Amino acid sequence: MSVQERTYIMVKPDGVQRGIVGDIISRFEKRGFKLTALKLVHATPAHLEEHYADLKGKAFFPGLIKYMASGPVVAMVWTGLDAVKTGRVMLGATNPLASAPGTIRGDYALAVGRNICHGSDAVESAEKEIKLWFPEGVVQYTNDNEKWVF
Ligand code: RTP
Repeated sequence: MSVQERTYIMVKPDGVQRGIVGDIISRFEKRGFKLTALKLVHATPAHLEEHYADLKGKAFFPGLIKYMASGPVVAMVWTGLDAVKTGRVMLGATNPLASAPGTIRGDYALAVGRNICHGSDAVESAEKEIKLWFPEGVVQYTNDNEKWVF
């Protein structure tokens, strides 16, 4: 458990084009996480293949890369207590068929191939993904309210 744990959250091209970016940011803000990096980026297939390197060889891999390269994504780093695990809970199950209502996917998605958002699945993968998407580093700052909110 670390108050300073970081996770990499990404709004996928379908989330950007459907206008859900603001709601996703709002959910993380309201939950109590601190925004420490944010950018809109149209990623290259090579960059996405590196991000999804673990999935190379899966039947859906080429389609996944094509989908992810079809338009800009919103890349973000959120910092706070148990950011990785809580971030995954907020996203909901990978397949929207199983995503609980109240989660991002459970509220907005129907198909696993168009599931709106990505969230790191472990602290180590979060750090790897943050380096890949933000080689320039993230922003360091202190919120005044950090004395009474995580
Ligand atoms: P993500 O990395 O996007 O947060 O998703 P995840 O860890 O929950 O799931 P993972 O198994 O790593 O899959 C990554 C993304 O690949 C797409 N996918 N399509 N059967 C399929 O067509 C299929 N399975 C997975 C989804 O977009 C999933 O989020």
